[in-house]
Amino acid sequence: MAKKTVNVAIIGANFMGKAHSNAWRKVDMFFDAPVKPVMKVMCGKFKEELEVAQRYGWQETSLDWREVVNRPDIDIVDICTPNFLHPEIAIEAAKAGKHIVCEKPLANTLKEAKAMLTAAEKGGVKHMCGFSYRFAPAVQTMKQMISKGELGDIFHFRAAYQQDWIVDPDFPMVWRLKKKHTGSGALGDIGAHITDLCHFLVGDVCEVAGTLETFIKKRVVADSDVGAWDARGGKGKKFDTVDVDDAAIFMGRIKNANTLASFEATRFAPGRRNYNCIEVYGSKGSVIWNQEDMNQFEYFNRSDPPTAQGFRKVLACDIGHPYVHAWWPPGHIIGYEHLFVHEIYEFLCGLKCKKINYPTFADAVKCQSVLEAVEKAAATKRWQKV
Ligand code: SOE
Repeated sequence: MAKKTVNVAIIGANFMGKAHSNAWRKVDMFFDAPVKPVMKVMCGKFKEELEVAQRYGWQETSLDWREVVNRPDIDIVDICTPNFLHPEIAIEAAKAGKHIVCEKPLANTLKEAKAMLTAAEKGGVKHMCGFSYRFAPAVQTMKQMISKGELGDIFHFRAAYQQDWIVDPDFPMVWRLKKKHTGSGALGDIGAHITDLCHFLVGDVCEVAGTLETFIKKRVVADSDVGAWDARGGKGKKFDTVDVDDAAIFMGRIKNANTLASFEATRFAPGRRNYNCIEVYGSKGSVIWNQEDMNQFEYFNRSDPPTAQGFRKVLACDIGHPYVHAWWPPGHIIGYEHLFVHEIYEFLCGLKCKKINYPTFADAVKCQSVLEAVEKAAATKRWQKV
């Protein structure tokens, strides 16, 4: 019997638009979700950026997201725009009864994030926030190990998410460096990921202390309204102020546990391209995962005999977790883009099943609460409750 189809509209055609388009296009080829997505329409801000739409697999294009979100034939709205547009689009989509996928961070502020959650719940629609790293096979395996008590009581969660794409002082001003468009800098962009991974793997951060830094405070205005990493130039002599953090360092305590958490989110670590490194240390053992080597993780087991004690590399593809069956035989590794296929697969499953296996807007609000508390802690130089 032919599968029920769901019509998808994506808003945004740049980096995340590309990653999500690939996921909508591949999910039915590799996974047996209960419904099949139809890539109906891609919305963008400029005609030029929509030139990729057909190649990505979208049937139509539009420059009017509001019209598209209210189309009766659209079932799912996938928001891949700069952060400041997330609330308006999500709330409109919820009112129109559309299920919503929204990139992280959910919003620029906790207040906006909460409004998005309220609207989605009021609209009775499903809602997912794109914390894609939860869907890395190694992270899923680490989650299973921690949940089964294989690491024992957790002493430390430690995360460093380091990039270097704006170390060059000639890199121009882009939306991720302007508070009104992005909310915060490294803190909300990549700090959101490691905060969510702490919530996913270990527990909820309940109080924080931290500090923020902006290393390059003025940048040349870009020649065109470009996305992020690929921005170049800015031939003009017009400069603008960077009003968000380039780096955030914060620490936290975990609710109802004696676990300490430490976080570093920086875009000023030359040589670290997308180095999202998670370490969990427990009474029975430890695990370490690094996105730049994402198919494996390191495991130290305290009950190994002394002659065998040491961190061993474990290839995550060989271990049973929800996704490995869909791709290739063990050892045939996967990449960054596959994580988005996993999250879209789980979202489609969630349309039909009660069990939700993905981060919802409620998880994203929890993450946003931590981000806001870190900003307060940095401003007051005092511990803040989340
Ligand atoms: C930029 O830091 C960015 O594109 C993030 O916004 C993504 O969430 C991350 O997956 C890669 O880096």
